[in-house]
Amino acid sequence: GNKVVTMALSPEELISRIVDAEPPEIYLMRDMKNPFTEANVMMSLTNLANKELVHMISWAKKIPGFVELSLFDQVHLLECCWLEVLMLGLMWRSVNHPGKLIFSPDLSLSRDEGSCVQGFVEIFDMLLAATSRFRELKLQREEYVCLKAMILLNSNMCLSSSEGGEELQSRSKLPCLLDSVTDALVWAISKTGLSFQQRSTRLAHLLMLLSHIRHLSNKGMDHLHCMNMKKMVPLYDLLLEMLDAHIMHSSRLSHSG
Ligand code: AOE
Repeated sequence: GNKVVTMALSPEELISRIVDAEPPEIYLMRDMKNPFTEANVMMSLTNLANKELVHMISWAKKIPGFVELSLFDQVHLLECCWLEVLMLGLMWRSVNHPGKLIFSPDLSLSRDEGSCVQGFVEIFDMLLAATSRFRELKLQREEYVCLKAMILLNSNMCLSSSEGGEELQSRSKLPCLLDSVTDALVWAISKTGLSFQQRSTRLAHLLMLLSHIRHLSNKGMDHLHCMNMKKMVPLYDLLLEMLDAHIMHSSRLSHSG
């Protein structure tokens, strides 16, 4: 089973599997003559996100051990983390372009261009700030792919009361998987030639950014929900249902505490 698959992988092998799982760059084929209006920008962003989500599912399935989890856990993890994963990807694409967010090679927005969408500037600034932090830290590709896998595997701590033996078995694999990705991240950091002390500090800095990304995702989710109320976002029916599922789960989580 799963233990055989992941335990047998060295950190180096695990990273190369996670690197191979990386989704492709998405081009929007956006008409450059289209002005940046709220409706145009939101249409393009929604279009982009929908394409990225299809690739995200394939990406997750290529993370060693993920498909050995129960289907229930796989769906829950993706449901909880999809916007965080999109946002970290956005930060990685934008890391060498200060002041800009590179949504796709043919859709990059400056802060001023982002201000055409109501409520976007606040989130835009937080995305830019986190991106600057990654730039200061000189985030490496191998570190980036590990952080993204950690977001997926760490996204849901919720225990369902209706779980049977199979569910418990699947759930017990998760900490194990997370540990193997942590080892891979530690290995990636150790390649940077830092002292022991500096490596620990770097690990802490990278992991602390994940709490900012979770916060950003919550803010982005609120924003999306507001926009949807205004009928600005052309969400596909199925995806709208899925977004509602996300809101349902997060309210269930906040009521259980
Ligand atoms: C960030 C990164 C990126 O690559 C694309 C986008 C596009 C939209 C942006 C967002 C972003 C950054 C934050 C923004 C947001 C628009 C407003 C917000 C700027 O402030 C996101 C567009 C999202 C479209 C919604 C699609 C609904 C998807 C539901 C998915 C779901 O619930 N499930 C279960 C599917 C999970 C599959 C993996």
